[in-house]
Parts: sequence; structure tokens; C-alpha cells
Amino acid sequence: MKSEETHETVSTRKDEQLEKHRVDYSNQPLTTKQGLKINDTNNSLKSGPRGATLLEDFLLREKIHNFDHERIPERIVHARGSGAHGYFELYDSIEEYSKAGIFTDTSRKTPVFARFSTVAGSKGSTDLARDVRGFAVKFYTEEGTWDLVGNNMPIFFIQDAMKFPDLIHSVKPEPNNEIPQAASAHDTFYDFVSLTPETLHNQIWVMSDRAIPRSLRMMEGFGIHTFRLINAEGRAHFVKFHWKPKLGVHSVTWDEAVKISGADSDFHRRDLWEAIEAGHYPEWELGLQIVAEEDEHKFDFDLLDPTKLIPEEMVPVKIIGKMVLNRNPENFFAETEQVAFLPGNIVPGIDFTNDPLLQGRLFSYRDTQLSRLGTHNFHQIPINKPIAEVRNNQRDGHMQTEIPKGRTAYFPNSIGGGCPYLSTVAEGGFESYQERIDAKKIRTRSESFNDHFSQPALFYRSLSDWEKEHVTSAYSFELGKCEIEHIKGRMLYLIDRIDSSLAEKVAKNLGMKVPSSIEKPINQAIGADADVESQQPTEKKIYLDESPKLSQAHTTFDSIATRQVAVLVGDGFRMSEFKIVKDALEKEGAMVKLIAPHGGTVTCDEGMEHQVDAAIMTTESVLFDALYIPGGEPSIAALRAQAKFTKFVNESYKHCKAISVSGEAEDFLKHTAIIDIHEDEAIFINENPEGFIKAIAQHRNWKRRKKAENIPA
Ligand code: HDE
Repeated sequence: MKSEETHETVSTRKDEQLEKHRVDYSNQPLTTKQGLKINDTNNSLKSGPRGATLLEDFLLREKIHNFDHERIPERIVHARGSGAHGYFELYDSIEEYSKAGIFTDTSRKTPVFARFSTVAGSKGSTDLARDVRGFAVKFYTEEGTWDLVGNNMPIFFIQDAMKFPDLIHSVKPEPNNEIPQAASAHDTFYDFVSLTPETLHNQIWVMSDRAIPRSLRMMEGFGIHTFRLINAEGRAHFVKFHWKPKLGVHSVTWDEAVKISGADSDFHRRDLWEAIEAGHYPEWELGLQIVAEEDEHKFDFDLLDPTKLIPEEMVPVKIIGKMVLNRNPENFFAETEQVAFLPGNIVPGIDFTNDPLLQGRLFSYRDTQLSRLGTHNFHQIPINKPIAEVRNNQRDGHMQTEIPKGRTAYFPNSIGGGCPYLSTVAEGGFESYQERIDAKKIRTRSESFNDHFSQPALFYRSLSDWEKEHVTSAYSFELGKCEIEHIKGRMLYLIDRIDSSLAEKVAKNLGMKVPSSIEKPINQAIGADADVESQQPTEKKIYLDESPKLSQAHTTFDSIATRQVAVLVGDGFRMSEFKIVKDALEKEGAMVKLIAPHGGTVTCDEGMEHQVDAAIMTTESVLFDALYIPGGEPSIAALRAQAKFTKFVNESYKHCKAISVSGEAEDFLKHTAIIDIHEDEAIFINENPEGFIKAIAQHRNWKRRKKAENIPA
């Protein structure tokens, strides 16, 4: 912080910094890159009106040259992403654990930029792929930038960075035909997974609803690795970082995900953008699981193993602050595409551990920016620029945008007065945590990492019935897409070691039997030199019966804020009924959208015109959370005249959504595939909106699911 500044002014410093780089072309003449005004940007310079284009045409060359180079390589993983600006605010100081300014100073609002992403798909792939979601946050703190580069699942597929290229090569489209895009359901992925049982924990999370979120605003985030917090006395505690969404953790069903991919493949990106534009700022609370250094070995798993989580029932999450995202980027490329996250970006008060996955990431992210952004000066790109002052002797290279003054670019120096000078720890200089190490240099995996079945089994045991059914269907779908029998067999063998009832159900769907043994050692992937025997997976342990916090059945169900409610109407719909429901829904923050047989406007029975949000031919039920149909004879007749309205209702029912109807709309329901309109807890007929609102907040009426499965939509 500069001496004349307060924390309040610092909180806007990132925005002020970005403002210096923003350009506004309104009311300005068009120029070349050299500032030359131009009078024609539609025609090239030719030898006569029908003649050849001349090489001399510097205007054409400059324009096409720029165009030729507009794209940069997409991220090798996490290519598809959406970002937003916001701030982080601390509730109470945790100086007992960390000396970081962001964790001790409650008067600060630290600017942040967050980017959410899928992992496997390309930049233009669907948002609704079954996949892990990236959850990366850049904190522009006063002591330097801290990046918390996490995912929406608390564990990872592999234990050592060395295996990352193998994992990613196996999940990406197959190299011979570049198929399938943004999908793990293919042979190479399951070949790798079935030979690498450490993947099974993250794998079962990907089979769960966590892999198909309803919204980026409705998913948790996790730092995954165990990190360290360091206090002012230099004492360390282990820590795991958690982001808890204020709106709870909610997902769509696989059937919806497949259909959303066709109806609006930007569904998550649009949802985030529109929520922020509408002033419904997404919020997450930051929580910490803190473990004393002396308790490092008291768990049944290794804290350094990134395929393990610490159940919240064993170490509760301490909520310490919140992140609010309140501003969309001005320009997708300049901000969301060029943002460069580095797990190695830490500040005094936070430090790494020896987690071998984290250790490898410390190299990878800096390195990858070179091929993506083309220069080691990527920290000078506005979105990446720290708000803390940057002064050092690192010089030159591609796209150096600063002009360092003076004769010296080395340390120590006397000509430059010894500047820039070093800071002591007391002055805020960074000092790595002094960890005692007494070991052999060795290329191996710790035996304490060998338990691959206990936690996937704990996860599965902790799920509700409907979540378990979704996991079963997901495995059946994914393995059903594999063509090679022995790969499916190996997977069934491994799933059986997680949970036999799950394996039996999946095997039945595949038309196979669960094998009692497999031919090759499970860990053949370890390699010739490794001690294969010592690294075989151990038997499943049960150290906790269930961890309710792992199930989405125990998330927050108290709000319908930002939920999208479709209202099906034709001309002549009954205004008095509609108004009561609309007002009640909007009071609770829901977004009410009119869907009509045509675009433009619809006229209600009171003669007023209402703007249509979407004509039925341009939209689908899967883009909404709930459905309301007001009465009015002509309106209902208009809905019946287009079969897609019936499909809309059938699908809303199939996906277990809350449905409310009034007046003649009750009759309309009788022409759909719904049978028991009077018995369903989330179908409301001529009732006041309170029950409907509660049902929307419940997200889905899973009790309906068996009947819903029979709907042929
Ligand atoms: Fe990444 N990862 N990763 N990763 N990762 C990248 O960095 C890598 C891992 C994560 O929105 C890349 O700048 C290795 C775990 C997110 O820009 C690359 C290993 C976790 C993002 C890379 C991992 C993540 C990335 C590609 C194993 C959760 C997107 C572009 C050692 C804790 C950040 C880039 C954004 C991106 C490497 C494992 C999360 C290639 C080598 C574990 C959220 O550097």
C-alpha cells in the first residue's frame, strides 16, 4: 500500500489499473496501427477497377496481417472457460494461522478475477460436458498476487505430476480421428483409468452429478492440495481451501445436459454473464480445513496425497470470508483468455507442501504461458499485472512494454545505489517455510499413497438413492460407449472393489458379468523399475460410515434467486392469475420468462401487450428450472395447437421440475404424458404460489423420478 492510500482506495486499484488500458472508439475516426486516418476500408488497391491487387497496398496488408494472427493456442487443458471480476472480503482475522494481509486485515476488499472452465474440451466445446470444472481465482493482494487454482471436486485423478500428460492424452479426443470432443466416454480414457487405480476416486466424482452443474454459480471449489499457512511467528499449519456457493450445490440431469448442449452450448457462460448483468452477483464463502503440523500422520490417508479429501465430519470447514463476482469482463480475449494463473503465485503467510502433484504444477503453469501467450512478459498483460509494485532486474524479451530506467540490471550493484533492494521478513520479504528434510533422493511413490478404494467407497456410500442411480447410469453410459471388452472388464473389476452392488448394476446394463480377477497386475502402469508389489492398492478401509457433506442432498435449498421460470402463454392468457405468480416469484429473485407460440408480444385477457422472451421454436424446457401455465381459454387453445408446448411440459415433468398451473391450464396437463397430476408434491393446481416457490427451491422433486423415467420425451 502506498503511504497516502487507504484500503478502500486500494480495493479499486486493479480496476483503475485496467482503466488505463481500456480503449473506447466511440466518436473516433478509423486509423491504421500507426495512427493514419483512412478513407476506405472496404476495397483493396488495384490496377484498375477489375485489375489485380497491388502489393503496395499497405492498408490491406496491415489488416490481413493482424487477422492472420488473431488466435493464440488454446489452453492444453481448461480451454473452455468464463471469467468475471469481483472482490474478496475477510470476516475475521486468522492471524493465529496466517500472516497474509488477505487473511488478517478485515478492512480490505481484495480485487479478484475468477475463471471457471471445463477440462477436456476445446475452446468452442459445450459447457455441459460431463467433466471436472476448473475454479481458478486470482487475488490481487497488496503483498503480491496469490492464485488459488482449484477445481469443483476436492480430489484429483493422479498422485504425481509425472502422470498428467498420460491422463490428459487418454481423455482428449483420440489422436487418429480426433473423436470424441469434450467427452471421457471412450476407450483410451478407460484404458488409462482401469490401469491406474489412483484415478478411481476422482473418476467416481465425475460419474456423479457434480460433473454436470446447473450453474457455475452453484458449484463448490477446492484448492485440492494440502497447503501451509504460516503465522507471524513462522509457525505452520496444514490447510485445505474450500469455496462454498451461497446458492448451494445443484446439478442438471444427464438427459438435460445432452439436450442443453444442443439448445444452448453456452448455457453456463450465459448464465454467469446474465446473473452479473442483472445484479445477482454470485457469492462463495471461503472455508479452511486446518490441521496442526503435529497431526500430520493421524489420518488413515496421507495429507500429501491429492486423491484424498479430509471428510468435513473429521475436520470441519472454518468459514473466513467471501468472494463476490460483480463485474463482467469488458473483452473476453483481453481478460478471460489472456489471464494466466500460476499455482506458484503465493504471498507471505501461505506456502506449499510436498504434494508431488502440486510440486509439478509449480513448473507447468509458468511454462505453458510461453506457448500460449508467447512471452515470459505475460505478467505485464493488464489482467495479469499485480497491483503490488513490480521492480526487479529481469529484462527484455518479446513484448516488453515497460521502459526500465538507469544503468544497472543486476544485484548487488553500487551504481544504482543497491536498488532495487531486498526486504527482510519483517519488512514483508518472502521466506520459504523451513521444512526439515532427511531423506534419500528417490524416484518412487510413497506406500502411504496406496489406498485407492476407501474414499471412492465412502463417497458412494454417502450419496442419496437418486445420486447413486445417477452414478450407475453414468458408468453404464460411459463404459457402454467403450468398444474394447477387456477395458470394460477391468473397469467392472475395479468398480466391484469400490462397491459390489454398483458393479453388478453397471455390469447388467453392459450385458456383462463382473470378473472375479483380471489378467494383468493393476498397477502395471507404474513401470519396469518401480517396486510394483509395494505399490499395489491396499484393501478398502472404512474409517467413516458416511460423510453427509459429500452428498448434494444436504446442500442449501433456501432460495429461488436467479432461478429461471418458464411461463407458457398464448394470446388471451389470464392476467389476474399470472400477476400473482409472477410478482411472488420475482419478489424472491426468480427470473420469469414468457414463452409464446410466436415472438414479439402476446396480449393478455385484459388487453395489455407483453413482451415475449422466447418463441417456442427458439427455446427448450431444459433451459429452465420450473414451469408455470396460467389459464385463459384462447391461450390454452394456442398452446395445444403446437405440439412443442406439450413436449415442454412432458420434459419439465421428466426432469422432476416444479410445475404450477391455473384455470384452464389444468385441462392442458391432461393432454400431456403426466398421469397423476393430483398426487405429485411438486405439481400445483390453482394454489397460491408459496408451495410452488418452496418446490423450486428444492431444485427437483426426486420422489417423482421412477414415474418420470417412463415419459417418452
Ligand atoms: Fe492444471 N493446468 N495441471 N490442474 N489447471 C492448467 O495451465 C497441470 C491440476 C487447473 O482458468 C494449464 O494456464 C499439471 C490440478 C485449472 O486459466 C497447465 C497438473 C488442478 C486450470 C496445467 C495439473 C488443476 C488449469 C493449462 C498435474 C486443481 C485453468 C493452461 C501436476 C487443483 C486455469 C494453463 C485457467 C490449467 C497443468 C493438475 C486446475 C497445462 C501439469 C490438481 C483450474 O499448465
